[in-house]
Amino acid sequence: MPKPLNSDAVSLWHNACIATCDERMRVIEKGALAVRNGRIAWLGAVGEEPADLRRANLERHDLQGMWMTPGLIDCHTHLVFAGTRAREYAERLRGATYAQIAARGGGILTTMRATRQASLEELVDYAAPRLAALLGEGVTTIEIKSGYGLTLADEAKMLRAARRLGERFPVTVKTTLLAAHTLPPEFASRPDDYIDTIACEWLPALHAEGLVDAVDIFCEKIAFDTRQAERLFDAALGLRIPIKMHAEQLSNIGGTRLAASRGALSCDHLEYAQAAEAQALADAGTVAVLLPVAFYGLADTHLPPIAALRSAGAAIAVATDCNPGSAPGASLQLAMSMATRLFALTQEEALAGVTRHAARALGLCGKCGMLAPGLAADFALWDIESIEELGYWSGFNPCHAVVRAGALVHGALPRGDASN
Ligand code: DI6
Ligand code: FE
Repeated sequence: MPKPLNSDAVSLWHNACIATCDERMRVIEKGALAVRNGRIAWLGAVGEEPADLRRANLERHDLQGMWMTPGLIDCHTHLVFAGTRAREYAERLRGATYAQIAARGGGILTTMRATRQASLEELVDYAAPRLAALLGEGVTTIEIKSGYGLTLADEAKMLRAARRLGERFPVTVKTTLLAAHTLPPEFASRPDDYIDTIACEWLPALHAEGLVDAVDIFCEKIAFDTRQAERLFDAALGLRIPIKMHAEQLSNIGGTRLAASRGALSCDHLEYAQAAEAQALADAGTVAVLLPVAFYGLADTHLPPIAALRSAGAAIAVATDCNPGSAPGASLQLAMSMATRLFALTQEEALAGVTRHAARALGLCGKCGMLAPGLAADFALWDIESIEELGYWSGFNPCHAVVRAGALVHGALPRGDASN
């Protein structure tokens, strides 16, 4: 006999093909899901609902065979920025490299100058359409990094803009301090001083304001080295703030091994990581976040060690890396498509990468990213015939509706649903 639910269960979403995205990637073909107080109270096959769910006064939604997945999670974005780098893209199309443009003071510094000029409200306005596009694709949780302010005031402005987006949109926003993105002109030739300033002054101040959910660093030949990363990680971990790293994107300087040894939530990019590093990630439980849109945007050819990650049993997530330089765009479905086509992930791996594993990359394990009792009732409804259509379409979005904490926040319920 199924266990009865508390009588305050409020809604039942039934007749859906439910892709749970749990550890077994279980699919319930004719499924139903009950929501109580914004959380999943029960899910299972239609007809097997606990007795109190069959009561007539429940709010019922007939999903008419639609597919349901957890709300998607974009676990690596630089969504808040001003301006574009379309002119630099044109230069790169003519042969200039990302590193060359960075070396002459363009790249991230171009966006820093535009972002410093913008007000907080302007930053929110610029990011809003990008977030709306992601929400329309089924995204209910997103990470947003700072990293284009590079002064205390401007990094704070970016993080506050990210928080405000989380208040204005029905999307959960996790903030990441990425002040260690590149060396700002104020600290020219003084990278150690810059890292010390972030570690000793900016991080404690921003943390005291509740603006920092995680700390990230661009560990790369053109940015910061592992010694500097270690210094910053010590400061973050001392404040009990989780850490992340942009690691081995353009070269291999040992960032992944350091981040894994410090228990980082995730290492992101990883094009130049090797098999031993894949194993280190798996052993540490650090999520490997793949960013195929940046790989595509930079016309990169050096593939991340997918087979090694897979055989080591590392958790693999997929994200947009939405940023004005290497990955202009705001489509997680496109990132899934590229993860399968360019990186040879299976479609199931790509789906787990934007749900369960992405949740873990944000420290949200057990809160969202799966459809299971007790987790947030965040889910997307899809006009698709088979689950393989997710990450199959590019430039076409089959998302029908988005539900967050049990409430419809985007799209409409299927026509003919009596409860509409
Ligand atoms: N790697 C990236 O993909 C972004 N940051 C980073 O360290 C790119 C940021 C940019 O080019 O604006
Ligand atoms: Fe990035």
